[in-house]
Amino acid sequence: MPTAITRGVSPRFADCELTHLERQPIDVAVASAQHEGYVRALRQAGCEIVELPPERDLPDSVFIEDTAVILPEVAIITRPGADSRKPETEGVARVLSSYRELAAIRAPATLDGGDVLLLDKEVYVGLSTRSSLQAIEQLRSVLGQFGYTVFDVQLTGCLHLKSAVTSIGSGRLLINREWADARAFENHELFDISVAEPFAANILMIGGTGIYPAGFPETADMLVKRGVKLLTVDVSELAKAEGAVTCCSLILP
Ligand code: CIR
Repeated sequence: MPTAITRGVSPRFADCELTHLERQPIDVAVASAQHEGYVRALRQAGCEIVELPPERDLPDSVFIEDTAVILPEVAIITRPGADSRKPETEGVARVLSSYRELAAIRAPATLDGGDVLLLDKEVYVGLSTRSSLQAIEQLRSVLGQFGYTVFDVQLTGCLHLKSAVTSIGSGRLLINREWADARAFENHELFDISVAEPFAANILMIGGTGIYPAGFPETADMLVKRGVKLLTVDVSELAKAEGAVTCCSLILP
C-alpha cells in the first residue's frame, strides 16, 4: 500500500506565491474542504495517509510535493525556488527521515519537486523559474550512483514541469506541448490534453487509478475513452494558487 504524505491548508493560503495567474480572492475554508476531498480520494485509491498539520506562516505549504523528491533508494530534500517556501522543507525532512536515507539540494541551487518527473530509471527535470541547472547537476551526482539518468527539459509559460507533463503509466504521458518540449519524451506514447484546457496535463496515478481535477471534462473524456480509470476531485480553489493534484502529496510507493 503506498503512503501519501499531505499537509493541511495554511490559514494564510491566500498569500500564496503566484507566477502565471492573476491574484483572485481565495476562500481558505473552501480550499480546506477541497483538500479534505483530495485526501479522501487518495485513501479511496489505496493510500495510507500521513497528514501533517497546517503551517500557519507558510502559505504554500499545502503543496508539499515541492519539498522533496522520493525514490526507492533515497529522498532528496529540495531547496524551493521561492524564498517564502524555503522553510517548508524542515518539517518534511523530519518525517521523511523515518522512511528513507536523506540527501539535500545545497545552496545556491534551487529545486521545486514539481519540476521532477520520475519515469522508471529516468528523471526529467524542468528548467523553470524555480529550478536551476546547478540543482540538476546535484541530482545527477546523487542519483547517478543508483543508476538513474537525469535529463533537463525546456519549459515555456508554466510554473513546473509537472504542470505540462505527467505519467499515466505504462510508458504513456499526458502532455501540453505548448509548455514542455515534447522532443524530450520521444520514447514515450504521448496523449495530448484538449487545447481548451491548458492546465489539464497534471494527473496523479496511484496504482491504476488517476486522481484528476474535475475542471477538465474534455481531457478526462479522452483519458476514459483510452482506458484510464479516473477519480475526479474538485480542486478549483487550490488551482487559484497555481496548484494541481500532484503537488498536494508526496507519495512513498
Ligand atoms: C507556488 O507558486 O509555489 C505555489 N503557489 C504553487 C505551487 C504548486 N506546486 C506544484 O505544482 N508542484
